[in-house]
Amino acid sequence: MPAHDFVSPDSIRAQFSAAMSLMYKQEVPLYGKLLALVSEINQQVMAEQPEVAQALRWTGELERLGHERHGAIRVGTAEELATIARLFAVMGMQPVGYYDLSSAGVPVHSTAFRAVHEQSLHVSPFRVFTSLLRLELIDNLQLREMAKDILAKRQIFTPRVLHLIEQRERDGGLNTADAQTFVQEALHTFRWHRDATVTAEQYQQLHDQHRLLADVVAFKGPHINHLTPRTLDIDAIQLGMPAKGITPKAVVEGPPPRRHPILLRQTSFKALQEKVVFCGQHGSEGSHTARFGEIEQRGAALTPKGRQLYDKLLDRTRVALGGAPAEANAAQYMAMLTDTFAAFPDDLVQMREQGLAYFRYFATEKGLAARGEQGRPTTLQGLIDADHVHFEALVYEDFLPVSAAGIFQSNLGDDARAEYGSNANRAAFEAALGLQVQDELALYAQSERRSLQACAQALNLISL
Ligand code: OOG
Ligand code: NI
Repeated sequence: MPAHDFVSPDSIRAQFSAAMSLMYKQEVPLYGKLLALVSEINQQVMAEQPEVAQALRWTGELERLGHERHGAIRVGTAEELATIARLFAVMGMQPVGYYDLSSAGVPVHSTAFRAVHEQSLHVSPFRVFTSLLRLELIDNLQLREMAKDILAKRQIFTPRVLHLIEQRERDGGLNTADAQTFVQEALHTFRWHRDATVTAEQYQQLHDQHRLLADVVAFKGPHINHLTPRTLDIDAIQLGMPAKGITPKAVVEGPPPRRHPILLRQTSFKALQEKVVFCGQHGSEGSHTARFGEIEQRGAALTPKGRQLYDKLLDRTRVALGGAPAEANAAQYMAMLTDTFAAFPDDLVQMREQGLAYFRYFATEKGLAARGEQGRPTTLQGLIDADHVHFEALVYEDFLPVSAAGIFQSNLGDDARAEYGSNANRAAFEAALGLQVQDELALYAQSERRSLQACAQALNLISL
């Protein structure tokens, strides 16, 4: 089949993201309520702060805002992870970054599958935070073996989706009808299954070892555990949730409120209790809490220097607090966070001058009009000073390990914190994945470079 008959991976991802959102709205009605609240607040922010809307217009984020979301799944085996990578590849999603959650007491390590080029992100920024269970960290050998056996017996992909993945790998793409079938078949992997693959007794054993173990091992597939819209004002959402009958977690993860947001701020609402039917003679019923809602606010992607500063300030706050924040010290934590982060400039010009964040550059009308003029500025700084070039922060597309741990914990319950020491093992993760994860910092640097090149070209300059 000629390549021009293939549907672009970006378009398949956009279709999949929309289908997933529809499915999650049906499965978790509170998610629908949350979407309504987020869109209400986003409209309000844009009406009240035209400069925010203007910045989003420059970067093209305004158009992607409505379909912005991420989800998360947890898989049980290396084979599942490797196949999920092939499934995501059909939609142009590649593994970016390595996250070790063992140091936070959760026996998984993770990556984010996402589009990597700004043009693709513009079509659909949908990402999936994907964690792999680490049975090697479970010290109860008997339970470890039991989990392994149960996982070895399940197949989380439909035969049709496996066939379409192979077809796309062989032919290089999918036509319209096959892409539609792919989206519908792929959805099955992410659905909620009420019927467990274990008996009530086995469920209890898994659960007592670690709630995450029960969530990954006891079901037919890696149900999507949350879907997260993007808000322009997460503090307004955090405050607004209770009035809508939604209970938020104690603190917003990530940096404190700022005029110019950096990285990622996140909050979530508590998991639902869902009915489960266990295996065994009587098909006894029970319940499981796994699926929740989350909201995020995204800001500037930081350079290695900026990220170091962020990590240092976050760490300093937690040390001063004496550990991870919880219900009891939430207000104290947020106040301390704001104090500590006074050391991080809240000003785009300073952030740029100090090399703390990545940026996107745009030729202005004035710059374009002056293209043929003698003596116009030709250096980046000169062009910026003369208003021939405008810059905006490049949005952060990834996740944060400390925040992710907070999200896991708020959903699993504080009693689910175990001690695994610090056990990062990126090589083992990549071996399971069958691929290397990409370096997110290199991706931001490339994106920034491309915007400078486009600017130079638009202004008839050799380079910038
Ligand atoms: C994933 C938690 C991490 C985020 O946004 O940081 C996450 C999980 O609970 O499976 O989604
Ligand atoms: Ni999340």
